[in-house]
Amino acid sequence: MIVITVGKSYIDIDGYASSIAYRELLRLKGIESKFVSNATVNYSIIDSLKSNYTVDNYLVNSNDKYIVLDLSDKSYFPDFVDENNIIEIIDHHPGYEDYWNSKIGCNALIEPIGSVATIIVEKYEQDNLLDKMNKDVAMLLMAAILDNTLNFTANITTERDKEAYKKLEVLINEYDYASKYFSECQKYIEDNLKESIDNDIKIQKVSEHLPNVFGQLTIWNADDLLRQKDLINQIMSNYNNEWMLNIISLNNNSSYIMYSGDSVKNKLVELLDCKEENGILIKTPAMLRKEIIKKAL
Ligand SMILES: [Mn+2]
Repeated sequence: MIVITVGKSYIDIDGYASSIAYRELLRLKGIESKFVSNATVNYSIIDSLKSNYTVDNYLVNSNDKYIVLDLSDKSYFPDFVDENNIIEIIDHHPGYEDYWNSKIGCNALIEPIGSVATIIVEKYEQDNLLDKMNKDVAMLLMAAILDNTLNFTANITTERDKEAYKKLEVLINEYDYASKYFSECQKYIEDNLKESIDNDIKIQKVSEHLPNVFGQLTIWNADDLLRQKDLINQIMSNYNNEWMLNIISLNNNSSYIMYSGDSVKNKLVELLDCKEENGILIKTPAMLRKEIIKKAL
């Protein structure tokens, strides 16, 4: 059996959607495969995307061959994967291109692109099977492209990602999916605010210009969250008396930065050249945490 799999610790929507869509593509070509993973699905796989198209209940055995998606760093492979039985790898994380090219040649496709989902869409096209793609599968791939490219604002975004997304929009006749997808993600974050902050916090002394505690949330529209300043204050103060929280609002491509007090604020104003409104710093276009850190260094 061919077993498609992803990273062992958690699955995000890109790995999840790509695995399901690739299994369905192989099926359309008359090749049977299974999508096997024991990893936890993260918040990017929203409830409305959970359907009959999901992981398979299949027990792997020593005769199985593996296709690994959205991953090429061996240390994150699931324990059941035998490296010598890997027949294909598709990924967009840099670092292991040479290793896999020397091992499996052109069956390793590792390239700088916004999402693996984009590559899977292109594979359907190459096989002339895009019009046979199931609508649930197309929607999964759309969510994956949106999530991994931060609605096409992340630096890794390419024209290929935008092209693939447009083709899926046409295929399922859905032209407002970005707001639907990110709004549902947002609802989860708002309903589980502490958990969401806790799951994406960086505690580290990186620079004189930044507090040691640096949180980040990515949502569609920051308005409601900005009204929850007191609650956010409470959550963040539990970590340290000096902190900042970068709330990336995708609909207007802005960062709203909350902070513990004047000393943090003054450093940030100087570093980022941003304005303050009602005790919140605003930076347009939005900056990712890794970009802010890069600037501080
Ligand atoms: Mn990915």
